[in-house]
Amino acid sequence: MHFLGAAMDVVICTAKEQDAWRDALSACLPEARVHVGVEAPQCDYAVVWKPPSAFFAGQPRLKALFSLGAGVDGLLAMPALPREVPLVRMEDVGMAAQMIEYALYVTLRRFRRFAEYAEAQAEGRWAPRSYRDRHDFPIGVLGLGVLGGAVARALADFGFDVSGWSRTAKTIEGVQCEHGSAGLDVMLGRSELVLVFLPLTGDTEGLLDRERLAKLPEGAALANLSRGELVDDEGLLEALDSGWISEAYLDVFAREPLPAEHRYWTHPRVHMTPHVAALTPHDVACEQVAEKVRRLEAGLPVSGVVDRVRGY
Ligand code: NDP
Ligand code: OXD
Repeated sequence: MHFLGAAMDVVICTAKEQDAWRDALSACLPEARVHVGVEAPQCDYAVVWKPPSAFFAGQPRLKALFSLGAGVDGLLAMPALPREVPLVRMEDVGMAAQMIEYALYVTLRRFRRFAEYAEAQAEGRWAPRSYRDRHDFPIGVLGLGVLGGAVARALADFGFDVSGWSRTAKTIEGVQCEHGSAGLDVMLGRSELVLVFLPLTGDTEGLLDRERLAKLPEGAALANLSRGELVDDEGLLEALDSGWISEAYLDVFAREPLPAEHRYWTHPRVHMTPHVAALTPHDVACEQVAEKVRRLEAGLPVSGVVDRVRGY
């Protein structure tokens, strides 16, 4: 029940850790009454991550809906999602730093050939490789938004040869920026390591198919940290089997948890993590929601509003 003139009501509905999220939001937004779950009364704002469809039927008067994730593909795919309510996504909230950590791990492991040395050790071989400069290690970053842009900048600052690809033209110091489909082919063709930070949309689903994977130089590696559906799994497995792609670092999968029988689990060239590349810290995320709620209440614009047509 909502009382006119009373404090605003906010509901949080998440697939896990719902009470911890409620506590964090209550601390950041003490002026609001914070409710949880599908049974909550009608509220002014909702904060969600993988809510059940039934949730929206009980919230007919939302002023805005906040996603606790950066990616909104799951929410946009829900038929029950109210179309007229602004959908606001998470922007960074500590995830860019975690993506940089992950990207640096993969980059350094490849660049310093640690996997090759481990293999040589297992075979009892003393096999030093010659010096290589960071500027001679070309890395491609797909998606130059909040996360991909931060990673591209960090790798370029570290001295690597970085190119990036986005939908619209960009300028990032130290990064060769490409856009459009011709730009994608150029960057794939020169990248020994490709890092994926694109949102899942109608335009990006299946983007890395057999044909595009074949454009990478022989022996290149791929790291997909955004959404599994961007990559054609069968095409990638073929490329890994043939050695054209020497390693895949996969944090995300078209089906999660990845089914037990999937070949990725046991493929010697696949390194998996269970969708943990960047986790959302409760306190920082709730601070961002609280700040945006206050701006909306004051009639001010907020950043991170999802464009429903472009899908991110
Ligand atoms: P942003 O919206 O800030 O950035 C998206 C980038 O992708 C932009 O540069 C955009 O181009 C580009 N892009 C979108 N569509 C296309 C296209 N068709 N062709 C070329 N470029 C395109 O998103 P974030 O950086 O915040 O997040 C990226 C994704 O990371 C999320 O959508 C989510 O799926 C994933 N993610 C994964 C996590 C994990 O733990 N594995 C954690 C958090 C996020 P432009 O700049 O021109 O708009
Ligand atoms: C996100 C995610 O989109 O965690 O934030 O995948």
